[in-house]
Amino acid sequence: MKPISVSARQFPGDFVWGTATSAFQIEGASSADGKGPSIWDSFCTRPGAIKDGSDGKVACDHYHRYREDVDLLSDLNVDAYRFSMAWPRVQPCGKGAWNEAGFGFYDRLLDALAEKRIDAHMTLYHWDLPQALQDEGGWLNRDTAHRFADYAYEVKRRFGDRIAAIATHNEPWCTANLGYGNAQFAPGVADLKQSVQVSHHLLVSHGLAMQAMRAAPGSARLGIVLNQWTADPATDSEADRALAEWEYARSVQWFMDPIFKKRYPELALQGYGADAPQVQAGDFDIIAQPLDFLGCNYYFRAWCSAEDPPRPAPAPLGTTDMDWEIYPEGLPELLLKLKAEYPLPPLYITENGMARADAVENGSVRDPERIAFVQAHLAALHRAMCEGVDVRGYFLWSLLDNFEWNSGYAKRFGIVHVDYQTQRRTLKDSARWYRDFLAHGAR
Ligand code: IFM
Repeated sequence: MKPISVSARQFPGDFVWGTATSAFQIEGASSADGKGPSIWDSFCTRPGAIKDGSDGKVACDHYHRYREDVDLLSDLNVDAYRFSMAWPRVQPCGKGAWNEAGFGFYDRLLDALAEKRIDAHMTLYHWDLPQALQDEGGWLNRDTAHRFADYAYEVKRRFGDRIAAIATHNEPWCTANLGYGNAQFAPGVADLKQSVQVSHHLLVSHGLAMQAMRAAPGSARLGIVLNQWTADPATDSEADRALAEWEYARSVQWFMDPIFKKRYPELALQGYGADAPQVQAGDFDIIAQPLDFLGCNYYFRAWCSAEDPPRPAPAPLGTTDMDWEIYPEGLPELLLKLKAEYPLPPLYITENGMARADAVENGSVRDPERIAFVQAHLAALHRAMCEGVDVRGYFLWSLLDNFEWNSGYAKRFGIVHVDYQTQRRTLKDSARWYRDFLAHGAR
């Protein structure tokens, strides 16, 4: 991919630039200071669940090295840091007693960020449900949505004035489809009916948490983060076009329609048939809470081929180490489509980045493909903004190489390399590029 010239100065002066991580992927300290086990702690013990047999017990040891990591953020010139809170760290059983030592960690992290004038953008749920709640049915049990709202209230009450933005969920599509649809993620269930019901409970929990947080003190802006993509038919055949429509309905509209239109998309409901979720009276009123922002995570488009074997995506710009097609054009296509379909609040690109098989050589990590990837996506994002999409910020995934879920540590998304033996952090060329890009934005 050729480098594209893009400058931070092309973006509005108050545009928020950041990097993102999540608790389970970097914190480690999986049972320190009273933290309870999460469903990912359990899932990692299941033989074969994680490709390299690893777990999150140490990860990037961010729990103990957060100061060093905040220094890195500061050196990168970012305005903001997106991270998640581990629910079982602050409430080991997901209900009942709070763990003050767990809250203490986030208190210290927020202090360190404030010292460096870096805004905190926090996610309440990035997939690490307390195992104790899973033992009572997890997200299949509607009561979990109420427990989540209690947790949300408490976090906003404590930290609502020190956090710029709080997102309820990160990528509920993954929790439902990978956690309950095909067993790739915790809790490792493969059952379509359960997965669809879970997606509904996640949406209800989002709405209840929004209501609870609105009632709590604190000025944090409130929203949700969804992973989204356009769905392109591989050919003009009726089968491919139908597949693309289905994919868009079941993935993007499935979460957007309830939030913005108080309904599920008809096409997806028909497709699910008897597997459609049980919806209680008033659920859409709960779900459709006004949002201060919507976070959009963009990595690739969905390429829809009904042929067997499927016709591969053309990928003229190549693929990443995850085998994901590099398709920056999909970002403006998606954003313009969303703008046409929904009354959107301000948007943030809350994740975008690529995995690459990076290695330290002579003290450096050369990752020109990642630099080109980010440049191409920023140029594409800028085009969408010029066409009227209200985007307020961009968060590169990820600050650090980290635990990439069922791929373990084999996939490196960081702009900072982590040597998992020594925990040494090394800025990759992409980190240096991002740092200079932001410095030249002269904010
Ligand atoms: O690492 C994940 C992250 O946790 C959620 N969004 C996608 C990333 C890359 O797979």
